[in-house]
Amino acid sequence: MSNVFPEGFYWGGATAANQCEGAWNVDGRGPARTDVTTVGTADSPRYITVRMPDGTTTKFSQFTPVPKEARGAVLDGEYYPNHESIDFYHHYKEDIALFAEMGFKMFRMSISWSRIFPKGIEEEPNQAGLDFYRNVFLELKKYGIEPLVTISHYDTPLYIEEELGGWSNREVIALYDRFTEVLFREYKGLVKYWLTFNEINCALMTLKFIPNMPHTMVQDRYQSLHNQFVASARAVKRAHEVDPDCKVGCMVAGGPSAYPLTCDPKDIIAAQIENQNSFWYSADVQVRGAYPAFAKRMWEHDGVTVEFGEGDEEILRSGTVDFITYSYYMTSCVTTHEDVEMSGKGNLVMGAKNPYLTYSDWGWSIDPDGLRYTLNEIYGRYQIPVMVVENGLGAIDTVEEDGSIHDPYRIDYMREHVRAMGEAIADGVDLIAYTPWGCIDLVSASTGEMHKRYGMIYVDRHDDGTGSFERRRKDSFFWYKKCIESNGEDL
Ligand code: BGP
Repeated sequence: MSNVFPEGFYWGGATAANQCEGAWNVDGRGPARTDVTTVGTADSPRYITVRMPDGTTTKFSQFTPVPKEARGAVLDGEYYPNHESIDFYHHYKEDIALFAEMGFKMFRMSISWSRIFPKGIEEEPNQAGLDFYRNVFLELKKYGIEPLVTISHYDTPLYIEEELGGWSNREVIALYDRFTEVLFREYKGLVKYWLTFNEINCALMTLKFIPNMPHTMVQDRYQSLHNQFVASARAVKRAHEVDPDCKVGCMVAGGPSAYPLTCDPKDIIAAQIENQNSFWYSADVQVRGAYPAFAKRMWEHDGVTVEFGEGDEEILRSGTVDFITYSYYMTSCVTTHEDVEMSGKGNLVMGAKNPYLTYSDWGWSIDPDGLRYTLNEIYGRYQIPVMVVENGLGAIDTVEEDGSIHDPYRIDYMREHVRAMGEAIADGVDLIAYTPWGCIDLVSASTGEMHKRYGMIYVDRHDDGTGSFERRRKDSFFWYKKCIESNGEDL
């Protein structure tokens, strides 16, 4: 196939503040929920053991933030992420220079809300926080790299979570309004592409992995999501008012990536429902501006009531996004049949094992064709520009004696996914950007580990908190550079 990637295609990489910045309590930053949660996976949860004020010892899993009064008395385990991460906060110039060396045209990053508003409720923003991001944007500009900025990537200020009850409280919408207003005004002309929430659908996707979730929690998740949809739509409108040139997108995890395990029509329906619940529900609201017809069935099935505020329907209608983005790592299989082999150790996205695919060390299927398939499904439904803003292979890398890092497995993974994107473009999909995840090693979101590495740049930083923070180019660094230079032709 001849070169299909359009002129000006945005090749780049992606990160998130809470997984790379570190500096969690400097320059006025307030704590975020991600600073006090330990993480793990459905089949290998990580625990944190603390001494409670009454002297007893209690173990908390990743799904339960440790209560305030016991937070300091850690007996065993670690909070997520380790609070220094890869210290992007102090290394951003060096890191951006490396991204530029690879030829990046776009860099996806997120803003830590509690750096700007430490509790989320203040009248005035924290100047040091604003300055930090301004400096990052200026540094990117120096190299002609376009920032793609996620406004909220899992790290709501802790105060909002604990004192206000988090996103299920409608008042949080106004706080997000204020936050986004400040960002749009402050960075007008520096940031063209915004994303309102990372993987907004995650709260529903993970429902099935938490055994015996209390019904109030299920209700809470639907309501929180609705409030985020409203907040997102308001942000889209506001961004356009402040800067008519900027574009705002949504970010939805996974794509419609559930396959039926067999051609039994019952499996076909089961996979369709899975894709509706996990993906289309959230994408439709943000792209089409209204809940899909099947939403009612989902609410009835889960016994929840979604409260609409006055004018919500109109807000959703008038705040539809300019483009859609998603994270794509794998596909899963759905079946109504029993006694099938399950996939996925060490991750939250499990399903029946696909006999035609291989799996990563963390049990995630490797499926480049699924990327082409999901791109076609998404573009076919919405006909607006699409970006793949996360993709990559989490793997254990070895540093050789001479300091080199050979990661042919990552190169193979990326090559096949770039080819699949080329096919999708040839199919007619308006794909405009590719920002593979963790272009520089960072802390894993689902496991809190450092040794699950995605980067083309290695960072000397380890699970036990040791390491020099030194950056090194992996073999994949040179491969990606070549890929970008040839606009996706030399793979
Ligand atoms: C996505 C998140 C990222 C990221 C990635 C990889 O769901 O948006 O924050 O970390 O998954 O997952 P993990 O880090 O668990 O391997």
